[in-house]
Amino acid sequence: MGSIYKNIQDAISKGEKLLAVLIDPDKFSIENTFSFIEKVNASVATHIFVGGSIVDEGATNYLVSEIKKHTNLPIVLFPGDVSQITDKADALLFLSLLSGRNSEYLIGKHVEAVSKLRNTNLEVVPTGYILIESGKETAVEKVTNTKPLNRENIQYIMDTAQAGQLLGMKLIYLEAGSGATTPLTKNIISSVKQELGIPLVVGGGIRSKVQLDNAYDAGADLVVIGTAFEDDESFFDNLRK
Ligand code: 1GP
Repeated sequence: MGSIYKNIQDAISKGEKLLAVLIDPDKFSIENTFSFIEKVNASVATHIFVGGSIVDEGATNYLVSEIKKHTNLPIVLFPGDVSQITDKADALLFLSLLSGRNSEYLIGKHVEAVSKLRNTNLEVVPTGYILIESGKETAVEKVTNTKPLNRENIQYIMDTAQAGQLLGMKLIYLEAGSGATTPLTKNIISSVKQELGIPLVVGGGIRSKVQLDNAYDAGADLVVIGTAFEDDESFFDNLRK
């Protein structure tokens, strides 16, 4: 496992909390790259994630190259599809949708990705991706044609995360879905964290500093925020270094 994953582990062992700003190439204007990344650099963000459910071919590659010109933060791909893999990034979350039962998103896309990955130096991080229902249908559900896990069935969510760990995954990503009305509860996060030996990523619907701190307090090691910055870049003001 390469350096980005190791840096995440090292940060966790020092009690640090990590924050990824998620940029969806489909929703981002490339002309805004410099000013947006300046704000990211001035904030407590530790990672930039790039990805989206539906992205034009080539858009990720171009966007990542532009972002790289303005930051030293690690750029991690969070792809909705194989077409979003680019060796311009530093690492790739190799996501397996453990909450769904669509074999394409459990293993199919991964086989397709291999020929692309052979020619890159991307650090590949096997990640168990678990979508939990958040009150409205999310883009992930539509694109993958799967159902999220019931947020009341905590034991099943815990078992799913544990199965991912037993399969050798290196991260668990608990997801309420982009733009979720309600973020994941502290109870869900802490229950999953309690049994997990690998880093826990949490995202979806986090729009305030209080919600961010709640996720950290419950045990999230790395929190991902996208929509809140898309909607209002002044959110960065609350997250200055
Ligand atoms: C989405 O978890 C990420 O996959 C971030 O969600 O856009 O709601 O912040 P938001």
